[in-house]
Amino acid sequence: RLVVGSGPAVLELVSGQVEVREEFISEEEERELLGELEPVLKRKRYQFDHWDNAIHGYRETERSHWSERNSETLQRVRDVAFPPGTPQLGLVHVLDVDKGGYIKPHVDSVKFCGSTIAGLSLLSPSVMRLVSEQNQSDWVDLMLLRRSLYILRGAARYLFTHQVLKEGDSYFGGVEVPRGRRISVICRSLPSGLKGAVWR
Ligand code: AKG
Repeated sequence: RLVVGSGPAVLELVSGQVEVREEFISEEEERELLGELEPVLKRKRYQFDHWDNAIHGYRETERSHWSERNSETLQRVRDVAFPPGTPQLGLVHVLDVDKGGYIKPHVDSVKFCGSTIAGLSLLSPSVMRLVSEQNQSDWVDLMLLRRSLYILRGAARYLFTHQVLKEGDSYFGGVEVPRGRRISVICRSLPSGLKGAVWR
């Protein structure tokens, strides 16, 4: 199982709105994405000490144009994550979180992100934790294996914070998931009615 939670009720609440697909991309496809991303990321420095940041120990980039093979991989992500015709952010968000880095609990801004977030995990496994904003004791953990895809929709995206656990706290179902450097490649739908954004 790649999704566990604090109880059956919370799992029922997010069922169909949290999805993890193991081995969504092949090793070859991962290499191809890394080949395009590493030169861009290497030019940036990891950021650590911004106290107000949701993310620690990261660098990031956004990309709209990709090699043909990477475009095909990303199209596959879009095809499974978004129903046909869903307005999507043309820019793909790439987040490179260092071994010691982590993502604090947050809800993506409703100004910039619609009802769906879909992310590929490269290089290292990690644990994503969702916590209900209404009741902090309701949580759901997602095991994000290397080369897997996760999708958060609706309630899972709006009513729960999400975070990526840091080294030392990174456990899934009681088993430690050692953290390494992880790159995520994230596609998002657009909020309805957003003007002036990049539509696909
Ligand atoms: C976000 O960008 O809102 C995230 O939390 C990214 C999660 C990830 O790295 O997959």
